[in-house]
Amino acid sequence: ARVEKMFSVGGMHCASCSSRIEKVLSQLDGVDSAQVNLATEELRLSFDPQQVGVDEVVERVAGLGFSLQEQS
Ligand code: 9UX
Repeated sequence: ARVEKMFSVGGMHCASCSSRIEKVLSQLDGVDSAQVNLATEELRLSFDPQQVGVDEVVERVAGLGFSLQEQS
């Protein structure tokens, strides 16, 4: 089943930052779409939690130098 979650993104300073995050996440198996809004510092992620976990997503983005926090 597909789910959609919103995350707060820390550490972005330009549009290339948001593009990098979108590119890396969209290449992960199980991710349907990753849309980053630079202005609001938010990520909207649509994914299949049976194929990819939030922990893996957070780790990948941390590897790029950005932090993610799942919104409630
Ligand atoms: Mo822009 Mo982001 O020069 O890591 S790519 S600040």
